Amino acid sequence: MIRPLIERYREYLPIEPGDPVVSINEGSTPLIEAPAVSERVGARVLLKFEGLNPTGSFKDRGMTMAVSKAKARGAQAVICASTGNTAASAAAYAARAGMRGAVIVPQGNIAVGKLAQSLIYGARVISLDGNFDDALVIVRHLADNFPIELVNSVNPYRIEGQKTGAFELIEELDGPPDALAIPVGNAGNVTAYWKGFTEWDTSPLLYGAQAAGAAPLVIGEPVERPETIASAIRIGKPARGDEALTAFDESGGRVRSVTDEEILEAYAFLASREGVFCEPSSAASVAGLFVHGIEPDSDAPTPETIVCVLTGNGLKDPDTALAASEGVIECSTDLSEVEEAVFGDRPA
Ligand code: AN7
Repeated sequence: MIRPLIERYREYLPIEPGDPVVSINEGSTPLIEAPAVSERVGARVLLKFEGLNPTGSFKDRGMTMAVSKAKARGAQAVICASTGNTAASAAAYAARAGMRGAVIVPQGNIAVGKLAQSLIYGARVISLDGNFDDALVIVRHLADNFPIELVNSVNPYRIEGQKTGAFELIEELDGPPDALAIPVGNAGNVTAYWKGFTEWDTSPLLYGAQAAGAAPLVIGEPVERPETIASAIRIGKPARGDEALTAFDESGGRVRSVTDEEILEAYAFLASREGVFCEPSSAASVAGLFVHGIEPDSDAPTPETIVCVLTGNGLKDPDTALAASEGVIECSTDLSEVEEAVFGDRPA
């Protein structure tokens, strides 16, 4: 069935009858049972695999709304700052809408797949000698002073589209999960899930996870030089940080940090034990459960069903997968050598 996200949830979205719908059939992503993760944490864990959206990340949910509304207003160009996924999504939806796209990304800290996507969709890609937080300040300035639409998650339509992730969970599980585990960078996604849950009168525990080197919400202050291998969440000054903290608090949940090592362990575990290949940042949600357990900070009951939001597809970042794995085994066409390669001990 061809059903763009905006059509599926039209009655809950600020979309007017005459508005164009710029869609690549985003949303309606699978919810996958995770038996190995479940056993390890002692609760039923399901994976909401947002990496199966059209550009390979959750960003497409908000982007279909933001670009549709930009087009409705007659905008001819969109711009964003991005650690990569917002850039790829903005570039794709701009292409689809017949608009120009410009994206500003932190030099040397964006996964190669995201760069390739942004380029081939036809956006102007600017590699900034600075980090995401610097880029966000710059694009806000440009959007204030030039006729170009800002499509970062400070744009309210991004949150509106993104909240549909919560609706899908409630529909698929016939009610909300007890807890939602989610990676946190600029804090748009968790803010949006909370909006969706509360609009449908539900309030699961929110379990946020930040990378230890980029954990402003955990330490309670901005991080000037964020560092983590999870480049998507290498953000020190989250635009929606205060809203996210309120959401964690209201839900009775928590926000915790996980080290790069813990993120990579969860990342490899998901791929090798569940057959689900997400990007490192996404695995932070699962690492948070592995490292910190499943008890909430409040006196709410221990959750029995937990959904982990896997925000992006592992294929976006082949470099990290290659670095985190045992290498390939090179071999001649000699049959005995191939037999040894397949069945013998791994060369040290
Ligand atoms: C895979 O693309 O901020 O807390 O510029 O790509 O809503 O920011 C990406 C963020 C989690 C964090 N997982 O979500 C960007 C960008 C993945 C991501 C996050 C991002 P937010």
